[in-house]
Amino acid sequence: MRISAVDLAVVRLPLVRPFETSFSRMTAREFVIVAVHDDGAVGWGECVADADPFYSAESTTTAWHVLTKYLVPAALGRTIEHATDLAPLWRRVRGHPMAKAALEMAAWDLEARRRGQPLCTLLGAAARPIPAGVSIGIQKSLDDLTERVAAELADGYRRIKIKIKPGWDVEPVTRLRAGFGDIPLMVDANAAYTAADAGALGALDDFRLMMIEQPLDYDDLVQHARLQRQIRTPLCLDESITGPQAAADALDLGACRIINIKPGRMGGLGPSLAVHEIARARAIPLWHGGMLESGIGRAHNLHLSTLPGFTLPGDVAASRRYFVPDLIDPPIEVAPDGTIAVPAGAGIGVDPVPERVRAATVHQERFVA
Ligand code: OSB
Ligand code: MG
Repeated sequence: MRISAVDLAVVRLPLVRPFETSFSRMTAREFVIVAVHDDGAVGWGECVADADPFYSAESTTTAWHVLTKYLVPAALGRTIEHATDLAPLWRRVRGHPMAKAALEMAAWDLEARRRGQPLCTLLGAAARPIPAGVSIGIQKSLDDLTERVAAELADGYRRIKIKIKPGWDVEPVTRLRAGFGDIPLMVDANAAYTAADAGALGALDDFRLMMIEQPLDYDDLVQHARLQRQIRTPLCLDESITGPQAAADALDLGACRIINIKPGRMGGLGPSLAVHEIARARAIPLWHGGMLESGIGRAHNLHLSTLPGFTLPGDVAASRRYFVPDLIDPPIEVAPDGTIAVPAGAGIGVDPVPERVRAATVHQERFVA
């Protein structure tokens, strides 16, 4: 494919309900979307960086800077065989995996559409129903939390994850076990604890949690390994797994027993496939994370989730939990059995609705070779 033009836009969409984590309370998402053109076809990508650099160092603004100044100029006018040929063009640009992933993933979509194949086929897998879980933010009260969990279970979701932080951990988990029995339940701390909190985290061992996600800092593999030796509940790493090397290091150290894959965090689908291989070779369970994506990123996530190493329900849920309307039509929906169908058709199988993108656009720029 010859990259003949790239369209970038910053879009802003209000969230259906606020999403609170240990690091922020979000009421809207502001993110970059990418359209990559060759002569005739178009591929779509979504940058998962948020307006604020709280989940990781990247933000919408840094992604815009790196895409417009470095990544797009290096790719524009180039003829490449595969989307994975982009990463070598960007070797000089250190970090910024979310910016890189947005363009790399758009190129995967473009490549699949050119071949008339679903993205999952190009990734080496095949469509299958994807078991879905939900990530529930920190709530104002235990009653509010109970109500949310009941609603998500009624919708069919197969796994509940709640966000925790010091002071909102044992109590909500106790309440959910009392109210809902042995449901598949896990917690995500988004790096809110320190090594000194091993006691508080160990107290969660009594609740048969599937895992504790990212309790300690994003660059703290050694401390995670120490913590994993002190508690029985499996640790899962999210923020810490920045790519194949970090995944191998984490597993060598014993820093986790489960990995959450988010292509945006690792620079795209190419690195995600590499982490998938590393985990499979060591029989480490994987699941697909979420970053409150619109339908563009959500469709990418569903295609990647078809790979065989994704053995646990992911954070890939229905559009209507996030945006009404979504940028895409029809929206992504969950079936009564708690699975989501991979969008059929070439590429990611969905297209953004032009008027909705226009209405959400804060600013945009077009680059032509
Ligand atoms: O840690 O998994 C996370 C959302 C934004 C940033 C980080 C995370 C999350 C979620 C939500 O947990 C997952 C989703 O529903 O998209
Ligand atoms: Mg997480």
